[in-house]
Amino acid sequence: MTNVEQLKELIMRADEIEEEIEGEGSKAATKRKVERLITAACEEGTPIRNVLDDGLIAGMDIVVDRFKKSEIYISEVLIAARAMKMGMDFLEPEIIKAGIEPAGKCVIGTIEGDLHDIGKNLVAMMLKGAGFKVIDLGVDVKPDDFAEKAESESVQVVGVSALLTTTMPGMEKTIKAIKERGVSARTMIGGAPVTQDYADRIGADGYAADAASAVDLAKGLIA
Ligand code: B1M
Repeated sequence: MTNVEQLKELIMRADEIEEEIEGEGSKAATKRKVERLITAACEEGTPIRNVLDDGLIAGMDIVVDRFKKSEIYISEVLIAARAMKMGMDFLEPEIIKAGIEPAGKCVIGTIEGDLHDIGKNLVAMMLKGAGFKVIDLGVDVKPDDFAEKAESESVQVVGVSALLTTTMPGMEKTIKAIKERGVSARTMIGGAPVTQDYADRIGADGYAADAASAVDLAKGLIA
């Protein structure tokens, strides 16, 4: 197996690898393995694009596919996404040097008044896994802050998450703020209480029920 194939395998099996090593040391071990394989692949002349597409992203695509088919749980996706992030962080300087364009650029956050971020983080990680550049504004984000960042960073997609029925109206305000600024970014919303019907009513460009569909949606919105 080539180093890139091993990297893909590592992302796909990150949960099993971490299970083999108990405790905090397991994350460090995964990090070492990811970095060793990336270094080896680069040293033997594999283009960065291939390390990224055929290693990290290919592995994560399979994990997302298994999650969509309910073959694995969110916890396993999170472990794979964490391994993926370790690889992306390590590879980032090389990606910048190689001038590789991201699949798309998006800004994401949890709406004002809402502190729930587990689902939003999962969506952000999966988007990164799919090659997107993600600007994560965190939680309790004001509608105008989404709009301002969308404009200043020229993003293609603005993703807003809400977990409380009381904070959902902030999503409509965000869409309004984006339109008022004349920003052309597409909007996607999600979170447990959010529905397609709600998205249609407030004029969002898309709604995704889970992190895997959010990636497909974002890809579709910028296609
Ligand atoms: Co809160 N909470 N909580 N809470 N909390 C809920 C949401 C609630 C349904 C629990 C309940 O009563 N049954 C309820 C909301 C009721 C309502 O509004 N209808 C509730 C409440 C009331 C509250 C407080 C008000 C409680 C209090 O203090 N009295 C308070 C509010 C604080 C605030 O935000 N201002 C509060 C606080 C908290 C904790 C801090 C303790 C903690 C959050 C920790 C954190 O996020 N860092 C917490 C948690 C953990 C939950 C539950 C139990 C779990 C949420 C979660 O993380 N799910 C939740 C109950 C529930 O949802 N069943 C609950 C796992 C996560 C992976 O799923 O976030 O749905 P989810 O994300 C999914 C999809 O929705 C989608 O993809 C994700 C992955 O598949 N998705 C998107 C999410 N965002 C997306 C964006 C997209 C696309 C898809 O595009 C941009």
